[in-house]
Amino acid sequence: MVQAVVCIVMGSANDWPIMQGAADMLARLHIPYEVTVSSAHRAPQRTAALAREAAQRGVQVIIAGAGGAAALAGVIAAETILPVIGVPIDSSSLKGLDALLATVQMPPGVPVATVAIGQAGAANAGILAAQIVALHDAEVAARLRQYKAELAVGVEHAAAALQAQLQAQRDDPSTRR
Ligand code: C2R
Repeated sequence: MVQAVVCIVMGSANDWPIMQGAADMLARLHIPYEVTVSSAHRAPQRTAALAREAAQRGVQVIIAGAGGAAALAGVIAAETILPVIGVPIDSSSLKGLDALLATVQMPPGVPVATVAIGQAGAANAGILAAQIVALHDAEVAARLRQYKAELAVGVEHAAAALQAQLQAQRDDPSTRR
């Protein structure tokens, strides 16, 4: 079995549809990862053990996703010197604003690199974890450069498609004013 380099942990299995975005990005960049559920509120001992043991197992970055009164990322960050990326999940009636504030507003001394709420944040957490790994892994760095180049090509295509659509409207007499 390949050793996980990134650990994805979430406060509930119900967070998986969002957190899968982080896993997909890591898979795309060929970074081995593991996924688990833990909760600082519901299972504090399991959460502390997971955070303390991660580095010994070879994990280099932890991604923690949680919704509501999200203590998870912060509690993990308190127990390890590994970089911790927090993903606020929009699972509560406050639509993730609660989780965003709980995750980002850490006291000085215990940082959590907090990304956007929900799906965009989960995908960005995967990319950010890869960027940390890429500092000492040239193959991951090359894949990240390729990914960025693909993003830029996507924008070129979108701009060209929009121009073609606008030109077609201008050339169509039925839409002319
Ligand atoms: P359930 O759907 O399991 O009731 O969980 C989870 O991340 C989830 O979004 C509801 C929400 O509670 C969050 N949760 C936390 C923590 N544990 C669970 N924020 C924690 O320890 O921070």
